[in-house]
Amino acid sequence: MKELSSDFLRKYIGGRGLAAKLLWDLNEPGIDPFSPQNHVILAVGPLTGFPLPSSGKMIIASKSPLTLGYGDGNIGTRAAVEMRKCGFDAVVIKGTSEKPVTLKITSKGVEFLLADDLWGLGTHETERRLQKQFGKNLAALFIGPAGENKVLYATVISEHGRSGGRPGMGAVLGSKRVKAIIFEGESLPEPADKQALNKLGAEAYKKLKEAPNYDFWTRQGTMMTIVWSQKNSVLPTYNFREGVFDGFESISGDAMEKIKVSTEACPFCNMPCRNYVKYTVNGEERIAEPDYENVAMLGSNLGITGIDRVSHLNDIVDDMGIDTISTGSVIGFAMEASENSLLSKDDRIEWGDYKAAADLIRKIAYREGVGNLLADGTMRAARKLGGGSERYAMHVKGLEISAYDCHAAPGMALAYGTCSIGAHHKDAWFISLELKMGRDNYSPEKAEKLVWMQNIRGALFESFVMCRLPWVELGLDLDYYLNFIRASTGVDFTWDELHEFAHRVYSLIRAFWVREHVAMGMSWSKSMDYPPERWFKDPLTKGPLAGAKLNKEGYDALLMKYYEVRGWDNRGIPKKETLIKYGLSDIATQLERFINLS
Ligand code: PTT
Ligand code: SF4
Repeated sequence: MKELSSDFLRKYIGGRGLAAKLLWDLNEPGIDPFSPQNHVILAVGPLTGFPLPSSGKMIIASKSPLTLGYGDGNIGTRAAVEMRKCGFDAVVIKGTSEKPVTLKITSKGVEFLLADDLWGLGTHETERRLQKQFGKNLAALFIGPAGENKVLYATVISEHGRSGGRPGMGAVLGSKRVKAIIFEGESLPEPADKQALNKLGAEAYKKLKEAPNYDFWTRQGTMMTIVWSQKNSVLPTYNFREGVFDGFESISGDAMEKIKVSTEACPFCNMPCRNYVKYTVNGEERIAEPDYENVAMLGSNLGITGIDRVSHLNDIVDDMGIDTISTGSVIGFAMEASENSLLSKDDRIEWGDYKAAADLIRKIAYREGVGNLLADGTMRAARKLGGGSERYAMHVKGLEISAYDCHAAPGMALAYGTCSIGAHHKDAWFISLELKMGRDNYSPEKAEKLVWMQNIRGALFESFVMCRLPWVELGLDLDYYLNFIRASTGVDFTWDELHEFAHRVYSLIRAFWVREHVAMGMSWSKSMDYPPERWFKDPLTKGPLAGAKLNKEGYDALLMKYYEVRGWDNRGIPKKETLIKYGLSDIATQLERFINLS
């Protein structure tokens, strides 16, 4: 156990900031992500577990096997609260066990429990067995067969369907033969000003309950986005060929409500959005937890209709412990490659074929047949298949794109291009602002606004480790978070200081990507920040925006403006002066061993 100084914590705060710094310091440059020497970092933040909305989340980070860069995910789970109760800001896992293990972590340290009996089980059965042994309110993270088989986009699962770590965090745990991690904590640390913290929390909870869209949110949660995306022509359809889907109503929030049986919340959340649905397959009743991304990627993106069928695919993916977004994307890719006769006759899969999709998910998790090719993600599959398939391999830096089509959304495309972990909407859901600024607008202001949005979402929420949805969906004022931090830590950050912190996190993570790629013998250029060719070359053919596609010169101009605001050079690498300005001169010195800095 190691004490972190208060200066260090002030500089890196927690969650993503802390995880990125620990990975930079602890990982040997250029290490194989499946090497025992790659570290997995679990990190909470200064607000975790306090009675504030919605403080029950944790970061899982590592060097990603999918992208070979920085990878992380943010998961809502009791494990976050119990980890903080153990007194840890971060837990660092390295090495590889000879036999499968469960790590039981308490304030006293770690116990290694043999997990032979859990190895090979799906995440649902794993959870049932752990609950039997450790109680219903178990605070645990675990992996499924996909993590064990090192599927490059295997995730870490908790509480029947919570999933975190899209860029293969579950595969890294699998490579270490860690099947599960259980936390049993004692008590939370004392906040600097408990009275103020409780008062602020109570006020914020009340504001959320009074928000005009509270009822609709708690009825549909993220599933309300299907109709919104269809209306705005961004619903991924047929492997991101189109932004509208004829069968959208059958997979909408309204359709979900018809089979919904309960709503649950992550710890300390009073605006629950975890919707559980019940449906029947082969005469058997089953429960699944669909979310927008899952349903869009496994539904419209594959041409599959019917909320019960898509929920079932979602549930199989959860049980296998894989990321729904990447799974939907690789199956969409396989459907298009089948259409182009790039797969053998036996491996071909048709658009809309739900049964074949269910089968293929299992093949991916167990790396059987064509599943083995797809288990390595769209980027590697396209490189192997050739035949022009790279044009429709929908990823950035190897991470599959989440569920917003960008034929007519240059700012959202730039958000995918520059997100800290590869193509994810978590750092910036820019499409919401883009609708107001104009879809065909390539003005530099978009890049400036994107940096602001990434700073708030990708750095602050990820490092405070708070769910961002109270702010995004129900409009909780951002100043609350400044006040929460003051009451929790006694540190009086200004917004300028927090933006400086955010720039530090972004430049540190970018430095990590560059170091890792160069140390592994690969080059780095601005092309790493480009979305797939499809959006530049194949226009939409359906819906009100038919004919739309991205403009390459316009995208380039946005990217250059983005680099300028971040203080990066025209290769997308932080300048030396930028690293020094944000307190990262040690990082600059180390990075210079790998590449010349501007
Ligand atoms: C998140 C990504 C998302 S984002 C979704 S649905 W979304 C997918 N969910 C998956 C799933 O489920 N099963 C599965 N096997 N794979 C999945 N992959 C996809 O993972 C999630 C919520 C949601 S639901 C969103 S938007 C918000 N995300 C937050 C975030 O990133 N940061 C933050 N500070 N707050 C957030 N709040 C919301 O949390 P990843 P979760 Mg997730 C079935 O993990 O790797 O970050 O990818 O964590 O507990 O499931 O919460 O329409
Ligand atoms: Fe979890 Fe949803 Fe609440 Fe966020 S809003 S903490 S994802 S239940």
